[in-house]
Amino acid sequence: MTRTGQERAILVGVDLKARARKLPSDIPQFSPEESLDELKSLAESAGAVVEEIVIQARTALDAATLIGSGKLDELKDLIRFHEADTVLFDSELTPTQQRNLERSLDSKVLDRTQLILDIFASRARTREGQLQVELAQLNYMLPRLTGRGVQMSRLGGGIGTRGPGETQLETDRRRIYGRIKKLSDELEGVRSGRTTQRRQRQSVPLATIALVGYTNAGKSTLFNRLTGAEVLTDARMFATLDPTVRHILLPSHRKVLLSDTVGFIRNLPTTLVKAFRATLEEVTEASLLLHVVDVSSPHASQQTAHVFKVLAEIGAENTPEILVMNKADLLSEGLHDEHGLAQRILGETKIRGNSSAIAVSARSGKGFDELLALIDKNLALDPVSHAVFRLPTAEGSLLHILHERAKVLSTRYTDDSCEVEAEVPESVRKRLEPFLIEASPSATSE
Ligand SMILES: Nc1nc2c(ncn2[C@@H]2O[C@H](COP(=O)(O)OP(=O)(O)OP(=O)(O)O)[C@@H](O)[C@H]2O)c(=O)[nH]1
Ligand SMILES: [Mg+2]
Repeated sequence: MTRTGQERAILVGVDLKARARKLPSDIPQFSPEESLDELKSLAESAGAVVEEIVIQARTALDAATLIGSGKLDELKDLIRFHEADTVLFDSELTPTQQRNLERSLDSKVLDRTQLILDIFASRARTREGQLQVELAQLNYMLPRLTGRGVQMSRLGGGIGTRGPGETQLETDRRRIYGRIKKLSDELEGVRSGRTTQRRQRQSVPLATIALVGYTNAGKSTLFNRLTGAEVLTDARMFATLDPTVRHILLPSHRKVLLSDTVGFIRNLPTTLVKAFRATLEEVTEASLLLHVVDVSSPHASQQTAHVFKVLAEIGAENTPEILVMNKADLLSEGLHDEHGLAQRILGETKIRGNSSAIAVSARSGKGFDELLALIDKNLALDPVSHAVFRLPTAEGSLLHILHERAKVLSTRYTDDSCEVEAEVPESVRKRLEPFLIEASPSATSE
């Protein structure tokens, strides 16, 4: 531990020489250095201080210890030298590898997935979020359990021990299974409550737009600026874990729901991604996705490719999407060449036919008017058209609906009625059908 109580960590990555050739070439990949760079951000997001980064070139992974005995001795010296508390491996460790490494290094050993789960555990705020993280941790931990209980309690708290308490670790498998069963049941209960809420939400015909993107892309900053909410934004990764939903009014006066969701990251086991069902439902049920990319990141194109991959895995690959190229304020070339920027980010990734791109800055608000107009243009649901209504003056509430949910162009009063010319979403038009005196085709997609 450092004087400020932070854990000291050593990061270990393996550069598998043979690997690159086997991977499909159309998906931009992270180099081992870039990958460790990301692991460093994750470690720091979990509150650790990174003392040293070790990359080992190998032709094959060692089944027993991943890195082989020579490197293991070197690592022991480094642990002693830095007084390190934790060794973080960039690759996924098998339960055997993890046990062997912990024994021979006499130190806490975690892989990337466990590190991410630990960050999730410290960020979850809602009951559902906490339940699903604990469940994911227990499932990941179960095969790695033997002999670890003693060691974990000796090492005390810190990364990898948050979430399910130490006591669970010291109990036998049967009790863990029991806990998993109990958590699953409770989670089911929480979820059926949410489904009811969702149905209630859907009885009002509002379209949902979901913000998706790699962690730290600026989704929550954009969300706050668009909705006036105050969701936590942070330079650390995975600031958002639980989805938040607010409504916004588009320039066409259509009211829609916007939802902020958990960030994606590469190499997260799909089972884990699926554990975040609340987020996934927001994404798969959305009418439009705002795919937020941090264009200032040197890894923007790899991150974008990864987000496309996850969207395909969860069955949202055909949802219309706008590529929101965020943090444009940090670009030296400024906002002049949006098309070039989109090409650079999409790189060799297949440019989806239904996507359009726009550069914005969630920090300064630049590009927001254009973004809102683009959302209006891309949102097929509840199209807006021009119409004239004659409302009895006694029906004040109908006039109120028009002012709230449509764009009123003119209002003319006669003795007992009021003629309103407006651009109205279809849902509102249907509701006021009896009072319609003139209508023309959709004006949204001009
Ligand atoms: N310069 C600049 N920084 C930005 C912009 N948008 C967001 N940021 C910063 O980027 C960091 C991440 O922003 P968030 O909004 O928390 O990102 P997120 O995508 O919600 O991240 P997670 O919830 O962790 O997945 C914060 O430090 C923001 O202040 C932008 O347009 N320009
Ligand atoms: Mg966020």
